[in-house]
Amino acid sequence: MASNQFPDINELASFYLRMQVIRKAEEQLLLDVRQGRAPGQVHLSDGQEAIAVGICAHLGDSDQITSTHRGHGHFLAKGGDVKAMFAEIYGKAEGICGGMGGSMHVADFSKGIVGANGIVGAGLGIATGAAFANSLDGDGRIAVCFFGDGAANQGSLMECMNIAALWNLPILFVCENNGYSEFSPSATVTSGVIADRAAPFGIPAQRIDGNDIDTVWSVSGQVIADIRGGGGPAFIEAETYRFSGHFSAEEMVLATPYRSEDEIVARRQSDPLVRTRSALLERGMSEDKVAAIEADAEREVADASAFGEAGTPPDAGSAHPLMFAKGDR
Ligand SMILES: Cc1ncc(C[n+]2csc(CCOP(=O)(O)OP(=O)(O)O)c2C)c(N)n1
Repeated sequence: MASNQFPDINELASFYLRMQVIRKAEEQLLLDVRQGRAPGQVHLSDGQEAIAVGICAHLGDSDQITSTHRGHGHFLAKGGDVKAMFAEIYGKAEGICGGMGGSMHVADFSKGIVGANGIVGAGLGIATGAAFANSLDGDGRIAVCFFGDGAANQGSLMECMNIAALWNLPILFVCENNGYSEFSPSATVTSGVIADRAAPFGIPAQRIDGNDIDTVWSVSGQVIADIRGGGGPAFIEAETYRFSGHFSAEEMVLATPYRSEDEIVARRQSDPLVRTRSALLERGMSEDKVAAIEADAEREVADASAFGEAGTPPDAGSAHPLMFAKGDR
């Protein structure tokens, strides 16, 4: 599988379904925040779906991923339950973390989703630790760390790449370069090529089109096979774009926009969902079948949203056992 250039049509259809679920979930959540169904704010990943889906396609439940503040797509791509995610973001007891974590802390250890994280770059150390545990266990599990181009400027990336290379850890560093760090264009805060930062550590790195599911799937498949084979850490910089703002309330807090409408419209030309849709049609899937996938995704998200809405607010007393380990009282 890993050496094929393209996924077969059935795999591609399953990737498209997952990408559609992520996109529709993000659209629904933006509405939920604006209409008061979800408390707080959300960081949406619409536009970046191909990276999460293409890479997680090569992972099993026992492989771990770490995510970021923009973590819904990673959670869903790794097999996280969409209903439990909605309930979590709506702050309900039925949520994946009992409604106590919210959007920036969706996690499910049973699926190897060891956490989204509001602290930029924090996933780097967690994933490296998970990879260290995997190497001690020697059971072939790998860890994948998703992080942004802004996070690539955290010193901890250098620390983690250093130790990962030194100890030959089974880890894939995936920088999702969407061109912005909050409201700052990358060019104003980031020097050089991010993927080149892996070279001094002897970590193989590739820079790829993160909006092309074929490329993401085929490159990461080969890289992950190498890591599983004992090849040690690897690095992928996936170029992409987020269509939504940095977070759901940015229009309210920004006096002037930091990117133009023209730019967003132009970047929609390489929307990973549009490209995957075209690939399905080009490879012989009928328009009706593609539309059926889109309808399935819509239904899945509508059901999840209804489930979350019907959930119950957590009991205040349930916070203590979630905060402290047993015996800590
Ligand atoms: C340690 C830390 N510093 C600063 C922030 C504020 N902050 C939140 S998101 C963000 C930008 C992150 O950019 P990037 O890593 O490129 O991820 P993206 O938002 O583009 O997905 C910043 C600076 C934070 N949450 N944590």
